[in-house]
Amino acid sequence: MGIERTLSIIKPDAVAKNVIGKIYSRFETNGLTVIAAKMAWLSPQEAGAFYAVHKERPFFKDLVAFMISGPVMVQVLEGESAIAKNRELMGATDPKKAEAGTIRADFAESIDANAVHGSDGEETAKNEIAFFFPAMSVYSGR
Ligand code: RTP
Ligand code: MG
Repeated sequence: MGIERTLSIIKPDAVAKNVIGKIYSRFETNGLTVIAAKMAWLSPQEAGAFYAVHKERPFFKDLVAFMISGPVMVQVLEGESAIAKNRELMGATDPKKAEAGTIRADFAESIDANAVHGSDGEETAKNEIAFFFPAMSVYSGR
């Protein structure tokens, strides 16, 4: 595995709850370092393009509507096995099924308003990071 980078989004529900710091703390105490970050309010086009892989799914319209309902906090996380580690910290997509102590179990409301996004593999991580951040704006301290 080794050191990886992954894209994380704190979704509009968690931004509205004022828990960006609490979620960052989960990352930092579990070996993930924030190496790029920005706040954004996505347009319908941007949210649709980001989740294009789901465009034929029945929940796509609701997913886009939710992702544009308020600002999001977008970050690149770096660390040992960062992609799987972030998914583990996030918990299951449906917060009702998420393990206790995970971000979704603690901060998410529903399968739609589920607090965070995380890349699900090496290829998606690379593409999703490039979607939000030009290479020159990602600063690793290591
Ligand atoms: P994400 O991409 O946001 O990190 O979430 P995920 O990998 O855990 O789940 P994914 O399958 O990629 O789905 C993306 C988002 O779509 C919504 N969803 N709704 N109603 C449904 O059955 C359903 N399934 C997925 C969720 O908000 C999920 O985060
Ligand atoms: Mg996903």
